[in-house]
Amino acid sequence: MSDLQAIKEAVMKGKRKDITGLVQAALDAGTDPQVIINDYMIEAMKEVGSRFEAKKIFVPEMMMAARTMQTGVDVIKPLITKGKEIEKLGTVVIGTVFGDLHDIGKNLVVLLLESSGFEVVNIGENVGPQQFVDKARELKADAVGMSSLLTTGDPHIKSTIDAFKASDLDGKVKLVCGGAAVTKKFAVDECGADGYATDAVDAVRVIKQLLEAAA
Ligand code: B1M
Repeated sequence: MSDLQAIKEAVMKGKRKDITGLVQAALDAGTDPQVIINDYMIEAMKEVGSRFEAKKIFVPEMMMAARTMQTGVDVIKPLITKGKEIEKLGTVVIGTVFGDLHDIGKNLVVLLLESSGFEVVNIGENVGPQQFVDKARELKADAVGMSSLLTTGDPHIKSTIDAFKASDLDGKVKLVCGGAAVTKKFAVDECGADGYATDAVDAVRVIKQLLEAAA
């Protein structure tokens, strides 16, 4: 098995003790850090999701896989942020919506936004509408990111966007949604978000574009 396949396997099987060495070996061999994350770790998590859906594994195994991925990302993190000239592009407040504890995808979005020059304030998971609004006001955010992995999060995306629209921040903060449970049709067309992003790279592109257009 190649080192990269071994990384995928280690995430799928939740072999947290092995992941640091495997990721380091792949990096030492010159593998692009983004390839390790996108093509092997995220692919592993998709497989974990399918196995969970098929009832072949359960929450504890899913949790071990998540922890293993996080440990692997920690090895890569310094390489993504290293040597970046921090030109401040704006402040982004980001969180996972109410009722949802998934954080890995959101944290990747945070990492790429930070390494692209944004000041990012990660307000965590299970964030209610008013918390989003209050933090955005307190920090004079230019954009707010909402992450949602559960389909049960849809009403919370809507109520968060509604809370911004009913507040003094209406039209002053760009609202961007993403996460496996969200679609552009729902977030933008039905709820009135300013943008939707498919992944972490896309989130940087969308937020940059929205802020440039508003400047
Ligand atoms: Co959960 N879970 N989970 N889970 N989990 C999913 C999401 C699920 C699809 C699995 C499945 O059934 N196939 C399913 C949701 C089904 C649905 O709603 N339709 C599910 C379920 C049901 C649950 C529980 C209800 C299970 C239970 O308890 N019975 C429970 C809910 C807990 C809660 O939140 N209240 C639960 C719990 C957990 C764990 C705690 C065990 C663990 C999370 C640990 C953690 O996050 N620290 C977990 C995991 C690991 C998963 C899967 C397997 C992997 C998620 C992940 O980290 N992916 C997931 C299956 C799947 O997604 N295929 C699943 C890797 C990550 C990099 O991708 O998060 O999609 P993702 O992020 C991407 C993009 O979506 C995007 O960019 C990221 C990078 O490319 N993105 C944004 C994300 N946020 C963005 C924001 C943006 C822009 C882009 O702008 C602001």
